Amino acid sequence: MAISCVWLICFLSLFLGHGVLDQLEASHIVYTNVETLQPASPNQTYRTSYHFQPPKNWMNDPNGPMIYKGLYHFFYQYNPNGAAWGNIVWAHSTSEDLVNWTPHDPAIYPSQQADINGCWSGSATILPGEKPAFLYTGIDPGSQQVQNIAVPKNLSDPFLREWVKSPKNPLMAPTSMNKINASSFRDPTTAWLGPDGWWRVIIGSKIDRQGLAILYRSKDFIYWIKANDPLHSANGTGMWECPDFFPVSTTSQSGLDTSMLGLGIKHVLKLSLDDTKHDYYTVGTYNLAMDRYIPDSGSVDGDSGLRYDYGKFYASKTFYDSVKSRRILWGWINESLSEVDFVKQGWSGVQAIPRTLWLDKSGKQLVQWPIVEIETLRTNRVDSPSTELKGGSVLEISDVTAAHADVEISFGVSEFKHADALDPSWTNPQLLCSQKGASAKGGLGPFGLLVLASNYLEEYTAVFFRIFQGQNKYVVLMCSDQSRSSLNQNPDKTTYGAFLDVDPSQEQLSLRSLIDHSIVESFGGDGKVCITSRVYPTLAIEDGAHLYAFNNGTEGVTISKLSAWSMKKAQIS
Ligand code: DQQ
Repeated sequence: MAISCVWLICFLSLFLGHGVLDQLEASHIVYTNVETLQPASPNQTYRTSYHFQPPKNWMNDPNGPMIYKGLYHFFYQYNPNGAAWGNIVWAHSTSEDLVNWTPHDPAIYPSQQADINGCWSGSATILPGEKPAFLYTGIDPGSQQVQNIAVPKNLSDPFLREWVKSPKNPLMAPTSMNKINASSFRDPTTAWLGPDGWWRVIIGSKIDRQGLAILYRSKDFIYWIKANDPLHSANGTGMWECPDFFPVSTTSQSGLDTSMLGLGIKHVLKLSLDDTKHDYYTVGTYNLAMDRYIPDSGSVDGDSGLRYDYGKFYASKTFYDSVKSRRILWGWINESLSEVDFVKQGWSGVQAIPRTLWLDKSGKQLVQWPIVEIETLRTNRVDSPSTELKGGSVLEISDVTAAHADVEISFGVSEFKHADALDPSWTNPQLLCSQKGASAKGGLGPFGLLVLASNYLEEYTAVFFRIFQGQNKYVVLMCSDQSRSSLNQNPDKTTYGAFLDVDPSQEQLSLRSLIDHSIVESFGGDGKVCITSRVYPTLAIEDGAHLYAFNNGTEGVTISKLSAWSMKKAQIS
């Protein structure tokens, strides 16, 4: 039965793959033949123990995260009928700790002309009087993208199970007057309130290859007026999806309410690039008088700019946790399987562990760290005393459930004379990581972790550092090499990488990896670089998974700290 169903899916995808209902945009094609297919026996092998995912079907962007009456709410783009993108509603779960979740019925689903063809991404704003409101993108009968509002039906229900939409929807729409591109106008941010009493919100858009954050203003949150100029724009970036705009403190790691302005505050603008599926951000200044955002010099727009995560992490969104005074980031870990394979699997998409984020003391980049609550799942701690890891050696970290674990390791380097020289033309870290993967011996490195590794290393994902001698400083490269992650040829195995702004002659090189069956979420340099990989091992599953520290450089390094924990299962679905 399972075999015939698999065959049927492959047949339909291969031969009827052009059965496209509605050609919206490259990333939003509705394949009518697969959007409602349910496999006879969904594959549970790669489901996660503690990363958020629904029991089955397709999930993509995080939507409207917030805290209300002490309860965390999480909404997400969801297909209730199948494992491919389509039929999009806002699914809803709540949690007391951002770790264990209770599912509820979808909060928003097509029910009005203004969203009859889909309820796409949007954000929550907490209005005065502790009243949440969603602004979200609806797809109208003409497939135009418009912006709508929904509010809770009953504010005394802490679960906010029912939401009502305004009969005034859409509140913002493309017209012949405003010349907005009707198929590129989506994903409103959390709104912010200026001292002048006007609410502001931005919406992602483009004109040709120029990405735009279209600005609207409102006094009453219902009647919105488009500003003449966007809050920000950049040439050559393509469509800006899921913008996020928020203040960060220059003096503390605490988060700030989205409307905060003033001394000791900088702003961050994050954009999701539809063309490359990368979330990049800049750090800069918000000029309220002009309603313009100006990135700091050196903070670059586009694909070569800073990213929240250099692996699979997209359409992310932050919210301000007013109870714990922190800003929390949610992001969608998209698939490395092909559509045929994830439809066969019966589910697709996982959410990254929520991360607390703040401005680094350099003021030039953000730092991210998994929410502290995730540590409640840690069990059976294993520690190792300081150890020399000789060049060419592998050390097993045993007595942890290596398929679902949390590991923190730090490396000390005292001798740099064998560091390889950095060629000035090596400016693309991802390319460098793919050319110099875990098996390419260097002077200082590669050293790091082999996770989701099989007993004889037929399979592993390597998360590691290399240290180069740059012109006037040491340059640290961090990589997540998944080229050997699976004997299965099908999943995407792109190697990821980034340069890490840490001086290894002054500081230890720290690495933390959250391992969860098919996810490896890694934090280098105490959260300065994050890389998330989506892998599908065939041998390194459950008890067949192992965890190792390795050094494939010629020079030895010291493991100055090593702690690993087995991770308990969270209650999610
Ligand atoms: N996903 C939503 C859009 C958004 C895109 C549709 C980003 O609103 O632009 O599911 O992944």
